[in-house]
Amino acid sequence: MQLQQTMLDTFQRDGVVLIKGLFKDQVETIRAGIEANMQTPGPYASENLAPGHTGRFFDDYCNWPRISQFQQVIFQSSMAQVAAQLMQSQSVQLFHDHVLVKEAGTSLPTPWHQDSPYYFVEGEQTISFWCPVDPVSDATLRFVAGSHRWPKPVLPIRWASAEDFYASEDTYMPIPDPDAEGMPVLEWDMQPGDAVAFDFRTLHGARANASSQRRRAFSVRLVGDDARYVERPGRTSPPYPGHNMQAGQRLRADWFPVVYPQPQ
Ligand SMILES: O=C(O)CCC(=O)C(=O)O
Repeated sequence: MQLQQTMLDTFQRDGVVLIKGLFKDQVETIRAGIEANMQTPGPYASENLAPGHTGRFFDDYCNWPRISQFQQVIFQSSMAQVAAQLMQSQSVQLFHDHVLVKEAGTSLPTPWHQDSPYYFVEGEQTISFWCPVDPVSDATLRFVAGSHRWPKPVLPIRWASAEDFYASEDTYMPIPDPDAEGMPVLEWDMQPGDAVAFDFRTLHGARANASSQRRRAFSVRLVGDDARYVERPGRTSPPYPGHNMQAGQRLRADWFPVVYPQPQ
């Protein structure tokens, strides 16, 4: 799939771009993978239970090694080649998969956050694809255009409890309120198989799912040539215990496989 130059420019400028139908041929596969994941959650699965909230917000990640449907999407779709174009990178490495299901009537919003501070990898060339497999309007992802270029990262918090994610917070700026502060917020109604592609540093969040439909979403996180392992002030998310990498190294390819160019 060859993207138009305007889409590449949009991704570089805004830190996010909508790609209609990117996973249109994988919708049933993704639904089956999410079902398998929810039937047998992994060790990192979370119900994001917050006091006083209704519904269910399930998320889980790093399950591609045991869920064949996720492998099919990651290794056999055009996603990796699209990632290379958007990141302007010669190579693309898989970081991890992430399932995010907000059942109908779930009142918990996803707080504004950047993914990068939670991760142990940084660079100019990073990308996440977020793909709903249900039609989504109100509970779609929302992004602050250009926030991937902000000089200081935003304080990461735990989604359900809103506690600080790390003990030391000097490195981070407080979480803004983009709506109240008049920031340029981008969001799209999406159909099953559409995707938003965004930089790990782009500030994003989502509203509650007040609708009567589930909002099942599958996300894949990828890195490009310049991404390197970095130390954080605490346990990262995902943690990958025993990874044994040192600051400045590329992610180890035996745990984080190269998905583009396709290995021969
Ligand atoms: O699905 C959501 O509500 C949040 C997703 C998200 O923050 C992400 O994919 O990075």
